[in-house]
Amino acid sequence: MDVENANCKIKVSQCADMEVLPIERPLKVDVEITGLDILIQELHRMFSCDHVNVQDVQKVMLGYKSNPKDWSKFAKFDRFRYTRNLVDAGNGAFNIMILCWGAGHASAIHDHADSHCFMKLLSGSLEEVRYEWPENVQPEVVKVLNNNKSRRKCCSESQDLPDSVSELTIDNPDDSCQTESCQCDRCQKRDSDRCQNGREYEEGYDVRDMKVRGRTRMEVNDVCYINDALGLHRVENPSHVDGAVSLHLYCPPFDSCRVFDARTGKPTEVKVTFWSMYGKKIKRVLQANEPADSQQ
Ligand code: CSS
Ligand code: FE2
Repeated sequence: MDVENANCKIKVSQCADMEVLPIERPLKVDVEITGLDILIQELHRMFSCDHVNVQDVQKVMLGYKSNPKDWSKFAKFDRFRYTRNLVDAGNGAFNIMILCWGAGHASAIHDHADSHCFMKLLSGSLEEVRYEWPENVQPEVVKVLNNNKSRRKCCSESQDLPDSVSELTIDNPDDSCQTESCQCDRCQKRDSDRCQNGREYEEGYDVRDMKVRGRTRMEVNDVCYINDALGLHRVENPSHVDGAVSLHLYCPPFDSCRVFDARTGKPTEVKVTFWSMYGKKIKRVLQANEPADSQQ
């Protein structure tokens, strides 16, 4: 199966032995979606079926052309880190949110909790950096897909099948240490100081930078898709001046995921939270034992 052509009504871990369908590249966009509310209606219609093709979701999201009038009421920024703003709860089958990235804001390297993640850029620009799974925490679906791939390659002898991800592997020269969940500049500096003090290299995790598979610069209206079978990623607003806004669809919705230390690959489970819901800022009361920076 090509994971980019899976049924996203089921979790990624269950997508490993589906039939092989061709991936259309570039995707032909044959729909015009005239507003964010129409896009959401269309997504509700699609997700009312048992089978939802990943490419079809991408096409519908590409068919919508960003108009700030549609989404500015959801776009709430924070000074220190990127925010997650719920737009629609999708009857529990999916959810849609708007993420606001201030200048220089970035996520940690993270997985997607066995869900499918679609991301469309609404404003500014973003860089997506994809990583390979650290070997000791690779999920079963990745192993199964790799086995299937080598079997298919072997059967077709000299003819390699097209791969769904770039084979480019480059070293990661500039990622700073990310030891906990928060990615704001202050915490990154704190974490980087700790790393330099040699505190971070814990049992079972070698100091081996996580492997970068590729980088993609996203411009307004671009759509990208990732799931755990395709690897891990980190998203960054490279601008020192401008904010960026992105629209995300996750199916099924998740409220925690794992972030990975860029130096060692060590995972940490973190809760993901909303900064606002339906255009209204959330008043958050921190629990005594809860880290203040649970958003990754
Ligand atoms: N997965 C991240 C954003 S980058 S896709 C999140 O939901 O916070
Ligand atoms: Fe992500």
